[in-house]
Order: sequence, then structure tokens, then C-alpha cells
Amino acid sequence: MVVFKVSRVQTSPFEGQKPGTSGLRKKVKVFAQPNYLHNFVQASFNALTAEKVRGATLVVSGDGRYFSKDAIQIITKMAAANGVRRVWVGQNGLLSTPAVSCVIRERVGVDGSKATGAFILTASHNPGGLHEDFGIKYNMENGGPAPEGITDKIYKNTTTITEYLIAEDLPDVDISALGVTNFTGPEGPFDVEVFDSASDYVKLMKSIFDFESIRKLLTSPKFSFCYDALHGVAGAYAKRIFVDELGAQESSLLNCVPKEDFGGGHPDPNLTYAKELVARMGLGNSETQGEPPEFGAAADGDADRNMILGKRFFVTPSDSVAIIAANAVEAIPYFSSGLKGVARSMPTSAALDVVAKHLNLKFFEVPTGWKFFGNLMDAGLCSICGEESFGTGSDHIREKDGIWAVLAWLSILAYKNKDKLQDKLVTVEDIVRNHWATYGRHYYTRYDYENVDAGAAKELMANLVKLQSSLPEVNKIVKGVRSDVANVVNADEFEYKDPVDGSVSSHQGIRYLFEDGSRLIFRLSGTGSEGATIRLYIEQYEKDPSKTGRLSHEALAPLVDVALKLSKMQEYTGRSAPTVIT
Ligand code: VG1
Ligand code: CO
Repeated sequence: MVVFKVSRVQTSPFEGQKPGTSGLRKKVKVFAQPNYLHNFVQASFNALTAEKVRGATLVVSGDGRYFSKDAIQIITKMAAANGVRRVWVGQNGLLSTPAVSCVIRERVGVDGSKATGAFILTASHNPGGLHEDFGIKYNMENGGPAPEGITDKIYKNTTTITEYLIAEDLPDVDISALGVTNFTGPEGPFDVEVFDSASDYVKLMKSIFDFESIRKLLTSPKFSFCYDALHGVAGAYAKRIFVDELGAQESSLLNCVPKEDFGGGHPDPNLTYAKELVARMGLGNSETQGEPPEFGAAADGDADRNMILGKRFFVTPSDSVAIIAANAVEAIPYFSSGLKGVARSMPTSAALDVVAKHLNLKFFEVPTGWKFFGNLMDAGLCSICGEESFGTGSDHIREKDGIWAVLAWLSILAYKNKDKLQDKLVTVEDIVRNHWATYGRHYYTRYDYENVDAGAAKELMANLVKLQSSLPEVNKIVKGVRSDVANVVNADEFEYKDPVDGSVSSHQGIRYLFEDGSRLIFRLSGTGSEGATIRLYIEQYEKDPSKTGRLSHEALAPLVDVALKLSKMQEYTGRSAPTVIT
């Protein structure tokens, strides 16, 4: 039995260790500086207070990106020194973000223990590798991201930190081998348990969905399927669930081997970055070989995001969550007794609002970032929620869940094709078009201007806030650009008061609201690691069923014009086009 000592190491603060929308994200070379990660981890332990850390069971894993393996050993040694009782590590350090949430909530250790929190090592949809991003965030006992109260404390601690604790002589743990390693420190035992990354998550999915009916669909000759993990951690789950459990062909999995650098790609599931899948589905400009599959989906690096595609058809994430909510009770056993309520982030389209109204469901609009949904779910107020940024999920855990969303769609498809698999297939496109016919359609697009000068971005935003004080002035500009666009009737900065704990989050995005329900929203990203990213969200509601079939970019062209002129986008940023359109 190895006995380790605890060292106190002198350190001084680093600037800018402020967690953003979802944890701290920086270039690997920043994280790899001596003491940089250590400071943030100690600041987190200090923010949690001693009684939450002593004796705790801490999950430490992530999407497997470059620097994760080093980080796991460092955090394990610091956990031991801070009095944590045991550390749980997914095999090879791999756990998707939703799987971490599941493990915190569901897993029982070999000695009967339950987890109390987690460090998730991921920069999510940001690229990975020696010259790219690393990230870390803390999740709480409920399985959800630390709320702002905690992340603010962590940040404050990073600005005053003078020392951290570490068990320097604790040997590195072999995280490739399943099993428990026991150590002894000055205050007693400390264990590291390496466990299978997928089994708890697979078990949870099987308790939510009717796997038998999905298997029938996936193995029907009428149906075809394709899943792209973009070399993120979703690959570790996709084979287990789609192939082993549900009978999909192995050839339907694309890029499902997790890689430290995501194969050099950008692990963000959208029409720009998921190139291979997009081509296979017959979308975009690329030539498709043969008939595209009926259903396609992709995940981001840490597998909490999803993109849903039909044959030559893109489902917007805002529509996706609305359609899942509209069909959940019939198609998904977990929801068969009804939905407690639904929620979306502010920039997400109002498609979900319309469903909530029709079904008479409680409805909430929260700021961007998953941490805001957790309180609603813990209070039993929300069953299904989503963000326009390809995040969809439910109260089965406290993170968005990429594979869950795919299983939800497969469940809806299985339900709509129940007993009819011999006839013409009800497709993804049919389901979406029928939804529009019933509820109307929210034309929607997002323009991202990545890595623009931070000062210029700030000025652009300040100008948009200033404009809000005079609606006549705003409308003069709007009408000057396009006389056929409705009047702006309200303009503000979004502020959220949490209905459960009363906490207030301000400056959560600049909104211009039009008389016909259209919206323009401007936000600065909180997940980038360099410069600033401006996000522009554009939305227009069309109720008339004869007009829901237009091409999205044509329907939105007038509003896009207005948004670019109103914000003076080109003037401030020097950009004549966005980096990414989703
Ligand atoms: C973005 C998205 C937001 C999402 C966040 C984390 O944040 O807009 O909806 O919750 O990423 O997603 P921002 O601040 O850059 O707009 V993930 O999958 O990167 O953890
Ligand atoms: Co993610």
C-alpha cells in the first residue's frame, strides 16, 4: 500500500480564469503552463468549501482531447491532497458530458459509494490538439454545471490564490485498465476507480426509450441510418448503442474513433463542420455517392450536442426540440405520463412556445447555457428543453444530451411508422413539414462572426444598446433598409430571474422584437478562447400553412439585411460575411 504526502505549493494568480458559458476554455499552451490548471482546480475546491470536498467522490474525465490524460493525473493528485475520498475515472479518461451527468446521478461504486461532483475535461465543440483548446468545468451533485454563484466564487478565488495542495508522490494511475487502486494518505484511504465509460449511460437510455421498437426501425430494409461522432467521445457510445444494442450496421458509423485532435477537424455538428455527413445526406454542394440515408445525425466533441438530418433535409435545433416535445408523450415511454413543462434558451426560436401553448404546458425562457435549466428540472418544472446551438435534452440528467436526442428522433420515427414499415416510410422531412402545418414555421438562422477584434465587438454591442433608447430612430433605420419588414415594437437586453432561487442574470443578449413576432438577437459568445465571437440570431414566424415551404434563406433575406445595417456589422468588424451560418 502506497502512502502519499501532501505538499503545499506556493503559487500566484493567472489573469482571465473566468468560467464562461460552460467552463474555462483556453489554448492548450495556456493550460499547460506550470500551475495554471492547478490554480483553477484549487480555486474550485476552495469555492466548494471543505465539507463538500473532504470525503467526496469525484468524477474526473472528459472528451479525451489533447492534454486530458495529464490533467486527470494532476487533478487526481490534487483531489487526494484536498481530502477527497475517491476519484472515478472513465476508462482511458473518456466520459461524454451527458455520461458524466448520468454517472453522478446514477452510478454506484464497487464499495457502494455515490459521486458528489465532477471535473469535466472538455472544450466541447472547440477544436483540440497541441495548438487548439482545452477546457474544464465543475458539475454539482445534481449532475448539472455549477451555477453562477459557484463559478463566480471560483473566479474570485483564482484572483487571490497563493497556494495549492498536491500529493506529488502519488504514482500515476493506469487509466486504461478497469479496477480500483487503493492508496493511503495522511488522513486515511484514497481510491481511484477506473470504470467502463458507457455502461451506466447505456442502462439509463434503455430505461427511457423503447429499444425494441427502435431496433425494428433500424433493422428494417426501408430505413437507413448514419451517425457522425466527428472523432469526439460520442464514438465510445455510438457503437455500443446503435450497433450492439439497436442493430445498426457498423458502416453507418462515421468518425466514431475518439481522437485527441478530433482528426484535425472542428467537432461542431452543423452544416459547415460536419462535412462528411452533410455530403452523405445529400445536402450542401458536394456530390453524393448513391442514395442518401433516411436519417443522419452528428455530435460535438463531448457529445452533448446533436444535429438531426433527414434525406436531403436539415432540421433546425429550434424545430427539433419543439417536435420532440410535441411527440414525446406518445413516442417515448419515459414521458408517457405527461410533460412537467418545457424550456428554451432566449435566442432559440419560439417554435417550442407554440407547442407549449397548444399542449397547455408550463414554459420557461432562460439565458444561453445549460446551467439555467437545472434549477427548473430539480424543482420538477421542466421535462424537455433545448437551445438553438444544437443542444437538446430532458430531466433524465442535467446536461444536454446528443445521443438522447438521436434516440428521441428515432423513437418518433419508429412511432410514426409503427405497423407500417411495409408501406411508404414516414420520413424526417414528413414529420417536420406536418409539424409546420399544425403549428406554423419559425424560419431561423444564426450568423457567427468568429475571432473578431474584442474591442470592435464591444463597440458594436454598445451601439446596439444605445439605439434601443429610441424606437422611432430604430424604425427609421429598419424602414430605410426594407420597407416590407414589420415595425420594431420592443428592444431590450434580456434579463432572467430564476423562478426557483430568485437569482438574477443580466445582460444576456440584445433583443429587437418586431410586431409580427420576428426577432433579431445579438450576443457575444462565452465559449471562445481567442478574440470575440459575435452571434446574430434571426427569426421570423409564418403561420400561414401555404407559406411554410419557402427556402429559409429567401424568407429571412429582408431581416438579414436589416440586422446587418442596424448593427453596422461590416463597419465595426470589417467582415463582409459571417464565419459560419447555421
Ligand atoms: C455556446 C452556445 C450555447 C451552449 C454553449 C455550450 O455558447 O451558444 O447555447 O450552451 O456554447 O455548448 P456561447 O456563449 O459561445 O454562445 V458546448 O456543447 O460548447 O458545452
Ligand atoms: Co458540447
